[in-house]
Amino acid sequence: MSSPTKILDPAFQGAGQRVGTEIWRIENFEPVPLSKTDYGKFYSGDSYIILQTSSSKGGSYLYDIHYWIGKDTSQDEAGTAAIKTVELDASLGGRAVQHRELQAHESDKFLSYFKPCIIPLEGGVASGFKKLEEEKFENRLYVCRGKRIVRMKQVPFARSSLNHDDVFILDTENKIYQFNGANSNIQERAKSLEVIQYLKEKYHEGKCDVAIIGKLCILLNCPSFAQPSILNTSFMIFFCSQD
Ligand SMILES: [Ca+2]
Repeated sequence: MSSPTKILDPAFQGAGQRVGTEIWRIENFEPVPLSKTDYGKFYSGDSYIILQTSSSKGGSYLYDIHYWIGKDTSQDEAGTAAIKTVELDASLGGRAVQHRELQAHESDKFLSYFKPCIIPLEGGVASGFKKLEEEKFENRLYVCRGKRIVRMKQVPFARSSLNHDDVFILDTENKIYQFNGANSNIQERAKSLEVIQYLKEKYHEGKCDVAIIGKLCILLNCPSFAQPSILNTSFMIFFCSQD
């Protein structure tokens, strides 16, 4: 249990000593430093602590600590994230500004640390006992909103997830598709392309095809459209219906 004389959590040793972002995930009641390669990925079943260190005009460090609460995280994990945020703040002389970030309602400030966006993922660590099954690739459909700050939301791969006002990204093992709803915003379309580039580098080692689909005629005329089985008929019909 915590007490005033408790020494600093070893996971926080050396935190806040240079400008940049540092992230811990709560696993089994402890903050565990996240691998840099996983920065930007947030599992809905977990809670995280994010320390942003910046320098003031006078040269001293400024701190913002965000604790991110996934929509499916356990009470224990969310509670630990809040407690450990206070502990981290105290270790930085109590000078940090603390922010609570609920999944899908994150502040612009928080999202601005991640270029071009954060990637919300289903799943997470189960009370620290079960490791994430990250190896198996799953098709993921995202809705991509926001002209300046991109807000990505994973949605079920189903026609009911689609609408004509948004831009959608479907990430499959060999190809990433961008679906532009007929009424979607041009800036959002452009931002989504940045997101696709990011996904391509992050999950596909830069090696996969990209297809942009606005209307069915484009889809049918696209010679590189090699995976029709991935896209079920209702997707095609949906995007055709506005023509
Ligand atoms: Ca969890």
